[in-house]
Amino acid sequence: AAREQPYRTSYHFQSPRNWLNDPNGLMYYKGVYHLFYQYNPHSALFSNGIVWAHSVSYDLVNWVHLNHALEPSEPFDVKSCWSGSATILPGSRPVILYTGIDANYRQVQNLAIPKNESDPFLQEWVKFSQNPIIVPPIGIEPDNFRDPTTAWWGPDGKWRIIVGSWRDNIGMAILYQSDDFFHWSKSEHPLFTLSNTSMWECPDFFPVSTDSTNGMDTSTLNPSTKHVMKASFNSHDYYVLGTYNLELERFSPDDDLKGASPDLRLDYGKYYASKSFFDSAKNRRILFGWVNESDSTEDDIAKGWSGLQAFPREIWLDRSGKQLIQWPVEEIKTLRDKNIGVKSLGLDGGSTYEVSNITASQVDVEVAFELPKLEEAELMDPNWVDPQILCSEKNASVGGMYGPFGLLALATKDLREQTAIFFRVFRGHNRYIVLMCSDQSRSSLRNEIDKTIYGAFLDIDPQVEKISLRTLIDHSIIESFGGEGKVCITSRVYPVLAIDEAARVYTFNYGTLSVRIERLDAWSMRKARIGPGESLVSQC
Ligand code: DQQ
Repeated sequence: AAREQPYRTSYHFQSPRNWLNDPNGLMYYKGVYHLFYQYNPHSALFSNGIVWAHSVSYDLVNWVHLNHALEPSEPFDVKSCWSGSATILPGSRPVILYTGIDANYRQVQNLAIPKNESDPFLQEWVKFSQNPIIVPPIGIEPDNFRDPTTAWWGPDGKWRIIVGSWRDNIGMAILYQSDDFFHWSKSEHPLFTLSNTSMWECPDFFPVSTDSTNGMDTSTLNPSTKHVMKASFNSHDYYVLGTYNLELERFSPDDDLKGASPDLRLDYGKYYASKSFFDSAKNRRILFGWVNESDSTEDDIAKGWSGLQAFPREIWLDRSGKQLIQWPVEEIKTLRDKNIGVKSLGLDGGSTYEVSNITASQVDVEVAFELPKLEEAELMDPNWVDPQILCSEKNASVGGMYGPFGLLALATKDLREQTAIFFRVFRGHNRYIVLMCSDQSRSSLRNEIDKTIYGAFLDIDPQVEKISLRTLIDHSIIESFGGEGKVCITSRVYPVLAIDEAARVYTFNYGTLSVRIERLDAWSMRKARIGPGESLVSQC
C-alpha cells in the first residue's frame, strides 16, 4: 500500500512532526554528537515561540530526540529562541550563545550552560541570570542583529565571536571580544562587510588547513591555515576564502569580490543557514545545513511537518586553495545495503540505462563519466555567464554535443516524472568548461510547487579528470556532489507517481556524442534510526 507520507525521508534527519529550520549549537562532547535545531512545537509553519530542539548521536547517522534544550521563558527570549552556536571552553565546558527575541522583539544575545556537565547528553540547560549579554549596538536596527558564532580564542587571551547584521544595504559580521565569556565589547569595525546583500544570517568563521584535509579547532591560527567567512543571505549560503589577521581584527578575502555577491556557494540548490563544527574525535570539520520544503504552506500543514537537515558533510580546502570540498561523512556507509556495480558502459547519444534491483527512492549513487573526443565539444558562448540561467535554458530535454548526461532520479518508467542531475561540457577559449545542473522542472506531475532549475560551473579539467557525480536520493530530497565534492546541489521534489517502489533511477545521455560510464556504484540505503529514545529501544 502506498505510504501516507511518501515525502518523509529515511536517512536524512527530520523531526517527528512540525516545523524545523536552522541547525544550531553543533558539537562533539564526551563521545556524543549534539544537534540542536530551530523548531516550532506548535505547528508545521514558522511562527513566534521557536525553541531549540535537541537530538544526539554516536555516529551522525542515527539520532535520538531529547527534550527541548531552550524554550522561550524569560524577558530576554520570551518571543523565541533563535539561532546560535556552541563553544567548548577549556576544561571541557560547553556553552551556548543564542539569539533571544525579547519582549520588545529586539534581537539580543544570550548565554546558557549545561545544568550537569557530567551528563554526556547535556539534557538540561540553564540560562544565565544576567542575560542578555549583548544588546543591539547603536546604529543597528534591533531586528538585524542575530546568530552568534562559535567563539575562538586568541593568543592575547581574548575570546571572539561574530554576530550577523545589516545596515544601509551592507551585510556584516560584527566582531565582539571578551576576557571572561560574560562581558563582551564590540570591536571598532566589523570583521567583514559586503555591499548589496540582504541581512547576514547564520555567519560562520573557521580555519581550514592549506596542507591537509583534516579539520581544525575554530581557534587554530597558524601559517598553514586559511579562513572561511560564510554567511546566509539572498536565499543562499555564500562563502569567501581569505586571511584572518587577529591583531588588526580583519578578514581579507583572497580574491577581488567583483560583483555584489561572491560566486562561491556551499550549495547551489536549496540549502540555507548552515553551520560547521570541529569534530575532535576524527579531526574533521563537519557542516550541517537546513533544507526547506519546495511545496506550499498548505502542503506543509497537510503533511504536518516541514524542513530537513542535509546529510552532514565533511568540509575541507581543495588542493587549489580556491574553494572548499564537501563530502557526506563516511559514517553514511553504515547504511549501505545491496550494491549494484557497472563498469565500462558506453552510453550512446539519446540513450538511458536503468540501474535496476535497488531501492531507487532511497539510494546512494556514484558514477564517473569519460568523454573520449573532448575536442568535439560545442563552443562556449562567452555570454553564458550565469550557470543557473544556462541550466534553465538548456534544461535536461535540450540535446547538445557533450551533454546533457547524468542521472535521472525519482523517475517513472515512462520518464514523465524525473529529476535530472546532469553535466554539459563546452569548449572555451583555452580550456573546457563543465556545467552541472539539477533540473526539477519535470520532478512532479503537480504544478503548484517550486521547480526552479539549479546550476553551477564545476572547476575541473575534463582532459585529466573524470566527470564524477554522487547523488543521495531519499524520497523527497536529492543531494548531488559533482567533481568529488566541488559543487553541491540539493533539491526537494514531490513526485506523484515516482514514489517508494515505483521510483526508478537511470543514467542517461541526451547529447549527440557518446560518453562512457567508467564505473557506477549504487547502494540501496537502509533506514537510519531517528526517533525518541523509547521508540528506538523498542525497534532493537
Ligand atoms: N533563522 C533563525 C534566525 C536566523 C534564520 C530563526 C535563518 O536566527 O537568522 O529561526 O534561517
